[in-house]
Amino acid sequence: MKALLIQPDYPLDHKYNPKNALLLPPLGLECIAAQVRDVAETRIVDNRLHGLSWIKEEIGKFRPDIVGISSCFSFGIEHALGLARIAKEQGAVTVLGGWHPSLLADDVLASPHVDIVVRSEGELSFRELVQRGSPVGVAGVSYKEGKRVIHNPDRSFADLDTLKLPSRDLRVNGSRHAYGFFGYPVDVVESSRGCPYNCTFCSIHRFYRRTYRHRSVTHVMNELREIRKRCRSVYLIDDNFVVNPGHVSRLCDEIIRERLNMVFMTTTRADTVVKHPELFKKMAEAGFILVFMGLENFSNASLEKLNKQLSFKQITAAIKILHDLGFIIQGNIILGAALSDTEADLERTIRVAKHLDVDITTFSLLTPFPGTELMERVQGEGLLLKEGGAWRDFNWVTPTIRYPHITPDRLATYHLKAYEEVPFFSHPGRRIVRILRARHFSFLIYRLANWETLRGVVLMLANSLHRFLNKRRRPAT
Ligand code: B12
Ligand code: SF4
Repeated sequence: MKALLIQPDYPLDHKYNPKNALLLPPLGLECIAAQVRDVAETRIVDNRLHGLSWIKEEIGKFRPDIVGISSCFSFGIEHALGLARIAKEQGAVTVLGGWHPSLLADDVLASPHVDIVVRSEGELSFRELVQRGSPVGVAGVSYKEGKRVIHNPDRSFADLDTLKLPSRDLRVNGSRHAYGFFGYPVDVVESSRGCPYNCTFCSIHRFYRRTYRHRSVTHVMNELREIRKRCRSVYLIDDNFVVNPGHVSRLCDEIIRERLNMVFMTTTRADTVVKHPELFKKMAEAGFILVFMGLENFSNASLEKLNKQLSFKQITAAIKILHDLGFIIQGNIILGAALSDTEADLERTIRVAKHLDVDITTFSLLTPFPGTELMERVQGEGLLLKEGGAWRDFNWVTPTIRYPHITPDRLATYHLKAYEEVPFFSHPGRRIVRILRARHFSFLIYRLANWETLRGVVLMLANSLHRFLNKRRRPAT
């Protein structure tokens, strides 16, 4: 049996496409591969690095029996279906997994190019599917039988410590050097799945059926030790890294005790920072340097409508605590967070963002992703702009909701205005001085003076030069 796993490209033509700055390894597929490679010859290809014709050729050469395609972003589903068509034309059984197919299995199976959908966590379902060679009786999968769609019962979630570590060795030709932040190598680790909060715009409670699990400190440490051999920067990509402060504290103790001297980035909520400042002090000591926070909005009324369980006061307090500890903060802000918003509300949001001094600010439009309470509301009230599956608009830059007081064009204009008025990373000198002041000199020396970091800087410079030359070669359009 041969299994090919494909990571689709992002079909987004926007000047603020995060792919231009941050390209992360296909962790979901590496998790699936680890679990299946002893029962099938397994390969991973990444369409973000290789074009469709290369992938077509790879399928032709490898001749897989089964092709698994990851489709986490709704805006990428049409592109993922295109890949499924290519695979199907070459005779493979096609399987889609990830957030979009899991939450809309019927929709996705309506495509003639898709045979099977693996819902939610994929490792054990995909393994069983490959072993049996048929979806019949495999928990957690949906498939077609003639014209009928069969949804097998959900699979119980795995004990995360029993899953094998992701197959990073299957990364394709030289791509170890392509993943990262502007070419600087960054690897990804997931330490938990699920989140106990219930924000109206987030689908996590549907995807993980209101559960939360974390891996043991030992299991995560095993993975960090492996990664450290070639890369010293890790993004812990949990949706909400600090759900269990005691557990995070124990993980930090281990990282400090073993002197891993790595640099970590992760996610958190502003109220968690305010409630546990001592934990963030320990995280800083362990090497955490950047935290991503969904700040979402600065109006308490809007935050309440999003059910974020957060206040503006907590946001400003968290920023102060994190800056005093020498953290870089990446904050995301939702424009049009309340359906009753007016242009004056958008103006106010941009104005506050400008003065808040978050280091890296990103803006998203409120988007009703599948499986969210927001989608139910917007659909129920007939406020969806394009009924009927224009999924490519469900990114974060295209208006998808009809607001009573703002036209879609004005909303899009405000989104661009937000990016223009609040620079992505302004005053780098001032920010670097703040970090140097807050962190011990030894902290920086231990993390910067090593071969992996030096190699990373060289790769980043080479990457920048490559981009610069490419831009000069390409005629302006
Ligand atoms: C890291 C991350 C990012 C990274 C990049 C991710 C990447 N792949 O390059 C960054 C920060 C750039 C990012 C950005 C955004 N993200 Co994001 N991101 C995530 C996050 C937190 C983790 C992804 C991950 O690696 N998970 C770990 C792996 C192990 O899990 P997994 O990929 O889900 O895979 C498992 C299953 O899904 C399944 N599976 C997946 N693929 C396959 C394939 C097969 C064949 C099988 C059998 C199974 C299977 O099995 C895997 C193992 O169990 C997810 C949420 C999450 N927890 O997954 C959101 C998530 C994917 N992001 C989301 C969104 C909305 C965005 C943004 C649009 C946010 C915004 N600003 O509004 C942007 C735009 C992205 C872009 N491309 O431009 C949504 C997508 C919702 C949707 N329906 O579209 C998610 C689900 C978050 C959420 N809770 O709502 N994101
Ligand atoms: S937005 Fe963040 S805090 Fe809210 S439910 Fe999703 S992961 Fe949890």
